[in-house]
Amino acid sequence: MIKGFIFDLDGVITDTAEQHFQAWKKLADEMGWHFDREVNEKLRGVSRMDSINIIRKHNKAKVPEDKLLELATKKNDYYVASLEEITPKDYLPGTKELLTHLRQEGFSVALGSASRNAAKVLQQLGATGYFDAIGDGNSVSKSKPAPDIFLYAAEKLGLKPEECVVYEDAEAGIDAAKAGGFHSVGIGPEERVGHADIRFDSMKEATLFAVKSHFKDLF
Ligand code: B16
Ligand code: MG
Repeated sequence: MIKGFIFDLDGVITDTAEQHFQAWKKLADEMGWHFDREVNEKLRGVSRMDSINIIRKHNKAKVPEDKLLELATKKNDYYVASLEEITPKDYLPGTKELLTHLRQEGFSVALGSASRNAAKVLQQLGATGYFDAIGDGNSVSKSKPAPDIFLYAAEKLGLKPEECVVYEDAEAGIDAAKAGGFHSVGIGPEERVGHADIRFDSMKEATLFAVKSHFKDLF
């Protein structure tokens, strides 16, 4: 039986991809590196250090490890400053309604995000109260596609993976959910999350009713 829901943050609860893009772009411009929205797509759901390595390799740049950490920290400072702009108006369409329904129906709800800034983003949205547990980039060391973050979140809820549905917008996030034995809902195009148990173009369609209809024997 499904008793809990675990949500990714960026691309599911809200769209912080734009703020990540602007912060990486500012750093890349300072470094004289090429960086555009196509490269940014490759960073979806990927941890901060893995992200800077993708950008560095794209530019065929050699950077010592300590300098790389310094640059990633600089990007994060830009990113964190931009989070002040996020308000309760910035939920992705449909998300707040879904979180409200889950609360009304008594489901357990957790966050399973790669971001180390997840708590701050939830706070800016006014969403903290919807979550019984928070799994973020500070909770585990192995990032998606490893299932660790979702296993951590499920454990915090006191649930088994097969009792939870994971909502994810990243290819590596669906891989992680499947590797952990979770039911998965993919948000986004077929080529990115078509391997999820069920896929929706956006959060607007991914209602509790739609998910219940798909996993009908499990509710
Ligand atoms: P931070 P998610 C991910 O969030 C973002 O999609 C990804 O672009 C970012 O690099 C990662 O968080 C780490 O974020 O630098 O704030 O620790 O989709 O896993 O919620
Ligand atoms: Mg995401």
